[in-house]
Amino acid sequence: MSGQDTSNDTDTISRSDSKTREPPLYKVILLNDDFTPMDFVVELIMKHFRKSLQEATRIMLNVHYQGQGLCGLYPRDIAETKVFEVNSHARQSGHPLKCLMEQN
Ligand code: TYC
Repeated sequence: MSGQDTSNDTDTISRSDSKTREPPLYKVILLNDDFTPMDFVVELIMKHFRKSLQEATRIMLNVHYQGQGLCGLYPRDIAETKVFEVNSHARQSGHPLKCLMEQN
């Protein structure tokens, strides 16, 4: 054992590590504003983030009182789609609500 070249062990460990590593997740966040109706926000959270009425109400009130709030954690492409669909839904309904994503 001693005196042998162990550099290949390290190569094997790091290659296997990078192969099995999970992709980074992104937070999808809603921002508060003074105009979007609360019931619209609750419906939007239920529809786009598959939350119950109770959970959607909790998230909406968190955004309302804290200025922003977490709706979910997703891989990058799914987070991008959520942000696009939520912002489109709000804009088409005439509300200024904004949604964004952040690397976790
Ligand atoms: N602050 C809004 C109101 O008082 C409600 C609201 C909640 C708006 C969450 C946006 O992301 C939002 N009607």
